[in-house]
Amino acid sequence: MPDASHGPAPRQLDVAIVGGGLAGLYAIHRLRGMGLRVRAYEAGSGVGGTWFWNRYPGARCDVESLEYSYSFSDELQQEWKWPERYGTQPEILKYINHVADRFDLRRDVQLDTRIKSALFDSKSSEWTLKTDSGEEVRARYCVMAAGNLSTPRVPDFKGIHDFKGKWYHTGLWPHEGVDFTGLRVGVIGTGSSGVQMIPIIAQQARHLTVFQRTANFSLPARNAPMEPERESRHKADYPARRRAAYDTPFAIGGYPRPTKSALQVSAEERNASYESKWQEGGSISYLYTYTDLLVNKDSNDTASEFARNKIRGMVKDQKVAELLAPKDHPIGTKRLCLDTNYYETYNRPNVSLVDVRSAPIQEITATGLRTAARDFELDAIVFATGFDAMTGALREIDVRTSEGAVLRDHWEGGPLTYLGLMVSGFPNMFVVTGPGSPGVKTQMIASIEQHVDWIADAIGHLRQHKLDRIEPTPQAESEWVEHVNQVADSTLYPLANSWYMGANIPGKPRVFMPYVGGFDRYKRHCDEVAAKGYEGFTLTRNATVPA
Ligand code: N01
Repeated sequence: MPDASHGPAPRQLDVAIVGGGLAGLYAIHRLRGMGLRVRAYEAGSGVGGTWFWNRYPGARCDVESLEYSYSFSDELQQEWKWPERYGTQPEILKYINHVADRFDLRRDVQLDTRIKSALFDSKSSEWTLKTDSGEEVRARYCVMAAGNLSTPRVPDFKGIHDFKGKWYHTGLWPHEGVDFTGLRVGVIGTGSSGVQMIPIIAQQARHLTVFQRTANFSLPARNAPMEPERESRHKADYPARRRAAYDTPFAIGGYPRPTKSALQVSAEERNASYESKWQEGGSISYLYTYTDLLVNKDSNDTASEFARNKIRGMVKDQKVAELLAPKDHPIGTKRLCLDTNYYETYNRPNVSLVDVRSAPIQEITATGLRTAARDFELDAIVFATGFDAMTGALREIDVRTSEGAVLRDHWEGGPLTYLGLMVSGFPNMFVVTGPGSPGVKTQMIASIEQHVDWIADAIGHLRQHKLDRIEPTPQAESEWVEHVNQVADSTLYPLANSWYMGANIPGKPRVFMPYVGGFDRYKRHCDEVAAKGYEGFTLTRNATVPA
């Protein structure tokens, strides 16, 4: 009997899942299918993660819908109809809610619940998670599916609380929407979120001022209604297409693999190829023009310059065009944006671009914003300033063990993981698409499914062998981190100051976090590790706990 004076007994689970987004939901489905008691804890008041929170105008996926969707159920992928080439945020959220209902997942999701701490007890080989309302949950395993772009970041500008207008962050957008009609609006930030929202806000606002610190490359999305023949062709062959996608670096199928270096062909041939990719739309298509665009700077220069010339052609004021044409990083080394009328928006009379690299933002004032050059009067400010990416969500949870390990300390100099899936010293805690995983460099749902399947198989293996504990060896972890770095260093990615490097957060260690060796290579490696009896992991049975 629980002692009433100490509150209700902790809920007992086999697997506690942190997050009710695409990863958390699939984890419920997969692990529940093994007969495990599971429950996901979600801070939002609805399921959907990224797609629940990021409701800013123009929010849309930059991977085509027929690819950016779950593959685990052929019935699901056959029956769902995507209305457009690229899904909008409302459409994707509708899809996720449909999945939650169709597979009866909601009964194992606890909404409005943020996990504040997670403690592993070595004696019982069990995690105890505490929620923000003080509830305790015990589980043998813990799956961190908390997202990697889920900790919105508003820069620490002086004066923000004195601002008399309204301000917003793209990742915490009001559910009722925002009407900018007739307002003087400032948007800070020109990453994927800014690039998507700027053309829409420009149509509403009296005046839109974009405060740009770093210009970003963006390619035309060429979004369009879904063509019925294309959809039926794709669906007729869906499982094979998914398998083929798994054999590509980005886990996205349908693009022929390049065969030549950009430097092997004439300038005319190159430009014709880039032009045809530009017309086709989409980022993978463009980066797939040649084999070496992400590894050879000279090759990349040709693709970067082609894109810069496109910007010069689209933007009438050449001073503005030069500001918008990125020169500080090779194309594709920061997340390549996709847009609809982004550059053309700067030709509108009600839009101006302000370079806050040369004259940084100094403070938010009661009536707007002050840069080192001048004051701007604004009625609303939108922070499209990004996220504490990849480690933010986990660092916000106080993760520790009875042996004295503290995750924040373990990651002090940058995140350490083995395969991006587990952390040494933190047994039975799995991470989905975290640092060291290729997740953010791939079609994310493919990575989520691959990670969760691997985790499910590992738990199945432990149960089958009457074991109750798995953790990576420190050596396997450091070798993986070294490998992730070596692979990154063999590419052009580290040349960009991106959130991949933690460069957008002052004081964050500059470590290249995603694995950029390709989804195909990563998946093969994970499968081999499992086939070799979980090489690099220590699997044990804690004698004090009944199996
Ligand atoms: O954030 P970002 P995001 N003063 O970090 C600027 C995914 N996503 O929300 O580059 C002035 O990319 C910052 O400037 P700089 C996708 O993976 C996907 O746009 O640091 N400016 C930058 O311009 C994406 O990569 C989709 O110099 C400041 C911007 O704010 C990721 O989410 C859509 C500043 C932040 O850009 C994040 O995208 C949206 C300061 N103090 C997002 N601090 C799709 O699927 C920051 N900035 C299409």
